[in-house]
Amino acid sequence: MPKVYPELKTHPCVHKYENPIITSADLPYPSALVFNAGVIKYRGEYVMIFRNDYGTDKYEYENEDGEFEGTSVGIARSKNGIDSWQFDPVPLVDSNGPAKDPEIKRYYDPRVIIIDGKIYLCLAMDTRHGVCGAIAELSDDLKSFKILSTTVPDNRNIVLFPEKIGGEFVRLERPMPVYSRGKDRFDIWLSRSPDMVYWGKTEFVLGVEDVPYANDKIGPTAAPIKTDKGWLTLIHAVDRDDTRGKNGWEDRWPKRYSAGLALLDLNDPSKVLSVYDKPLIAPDLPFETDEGFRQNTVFPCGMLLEDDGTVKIYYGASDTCVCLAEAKLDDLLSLL
Ligand code: BMA
Repeated sequence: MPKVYPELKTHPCVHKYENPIITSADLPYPSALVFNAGVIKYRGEYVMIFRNDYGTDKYEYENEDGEFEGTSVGIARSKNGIDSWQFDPVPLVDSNGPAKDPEIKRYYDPRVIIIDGKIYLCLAMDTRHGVCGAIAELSDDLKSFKILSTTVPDNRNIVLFPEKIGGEFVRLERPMPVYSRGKDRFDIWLSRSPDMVYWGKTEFVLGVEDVPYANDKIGPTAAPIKTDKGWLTLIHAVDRDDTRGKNGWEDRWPKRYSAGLALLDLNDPSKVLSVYDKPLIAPDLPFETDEGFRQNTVFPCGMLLEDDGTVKIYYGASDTCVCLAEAKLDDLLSLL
């Protein structure tokens, strides 16, 4: 794979695990690509909720220009959040499953969070009439879910704050306003809700022009972490160069996805206190740059603070596998 310019590097305070922590070979049901995963600590375990694309395998895709048959959302559990993941035998959500809704093409990119003892799942939802975001409540046994609210198109990348702020639930989101901007120039917004169902008081938060290493779009990634200085917020950021050619299984893949940091005000998270001007995590390991479905893509959906001050960041790499990176909270805050 030729080098992608400008070169972006992961910040040295971040330790990336050398190998993916989950690949499609690990799953007990059909899987071609397993990536973009949210994680919570629940009942003494780490519970990961991940995206799984299945159906056509890599070689058929290359030869026949095929499409994946579907996308499901699955669950894995681990004692240490790093290895020995045990998979639930069937996916939690399968858009092609028995309860198939003809309007919904698929759910994907799960983010998960516990607020006041309830588990909420934020999903991207492709419908026949546009791309939406959905918020669902998960049952205590993690076996079923109920959709509480969906957005109008086009919006996705919904991420909930882990507690109510000013008495209301708060979410970050990423609408896709193609008419007004004329091209991909997508930003981060915020909405509030009294009950997880009705969302409003929508405000603009952070623009793609505020992130120096993005020229295409930005979006929320994982539930922010509360700190003394403000909400530590991870974002994804895309830079695009249309001269970038064939990449992985794609004929053209001009976008590079990296991840960065922002700090939002504790009492009013629509106020941005600081943005780190370089990426925190860039695609720079061989399986992030030279292998997989969509190379040069790191896409975090999960972030957890451990008692010893370590922050675990779970991210999809090349839209192909689930990876883990760690950093110290103090080091991250010192960048902001
Ligand atoms: C975004 C989403 C993610 C994906 C990323 C890179 O638009 O579709 O699921 O990881 O693109 O392909």
